[in-house]
Amino acid sequence: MNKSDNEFFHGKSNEKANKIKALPILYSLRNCPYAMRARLAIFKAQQQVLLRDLVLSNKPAEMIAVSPKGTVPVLVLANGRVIEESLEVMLWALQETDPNDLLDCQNEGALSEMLLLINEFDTDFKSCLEAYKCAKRYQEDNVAQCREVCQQYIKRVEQRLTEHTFLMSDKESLADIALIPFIRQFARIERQWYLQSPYPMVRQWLNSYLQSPIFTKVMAKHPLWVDEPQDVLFGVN
Ligand SMILES: N[C@@H](CCC(=O)N[C@@H](CS)C(=O)NCC(=O)O)C(=O)O
Repeated sequence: MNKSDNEFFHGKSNEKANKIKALPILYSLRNCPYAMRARLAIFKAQQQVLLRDLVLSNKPAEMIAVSPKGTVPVLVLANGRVIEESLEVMLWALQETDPNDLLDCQNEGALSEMLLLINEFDTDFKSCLEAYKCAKRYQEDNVAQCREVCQQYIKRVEQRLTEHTFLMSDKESLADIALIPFIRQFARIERQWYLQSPYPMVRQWLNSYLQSPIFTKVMAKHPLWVDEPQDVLFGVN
């Protein structure tokens, strides 16, 4: 993204302004793991969207009007289609363009294995993660037990990363960017414990994402759209 594209789109030429107006709108929340993975996929797909950052305590009426369930991310396409699930947003972006072949699985079986893994982490691991977070905050007695449950999943990630560089193979895939925000959450709950935990491959894999320029861009802070209703160009042009 060049400097001029990174600014708000006021004062652009008509042609450019029209092009920008036709971009999808992404309602997002900076620290939400679901929104994070949607933004990661949009970047990896080299797509561009108009980003509207929000806080959950003040959701824009414009978003609720198109997506009453009120969760982020929400992507609104120029043709009016509304995509309300983060995985669907990722798939939309990568089906548009996939320069890194993140959806390219060797065969149908590998694709379903990948989607199954993502689904398992989105449901089972996510609920263990919530229990672990809650225990850390409110029930210190339960922390070790909740951490142990999460570790069943982390062990499997470690095992995969021992066998190959990324989750599915030596090539990065949708699974890596779908899971990374949740593993990041796990790593932040008990930082000191995590740093000494027997998961060196997980640490290496997570660090390589957290330290990548793309992650810095995905996590950049923008003014909240409700305070300042100016869309921010997000992604690669
Ligand atoms: N299944 C949804 C989950 C999205 C989700 O739960 N996002 C949270 C923020 S991290 C949210 O918007 N919660 C709404 C609220 O708490 O009001 C997805 O994958 O997009």
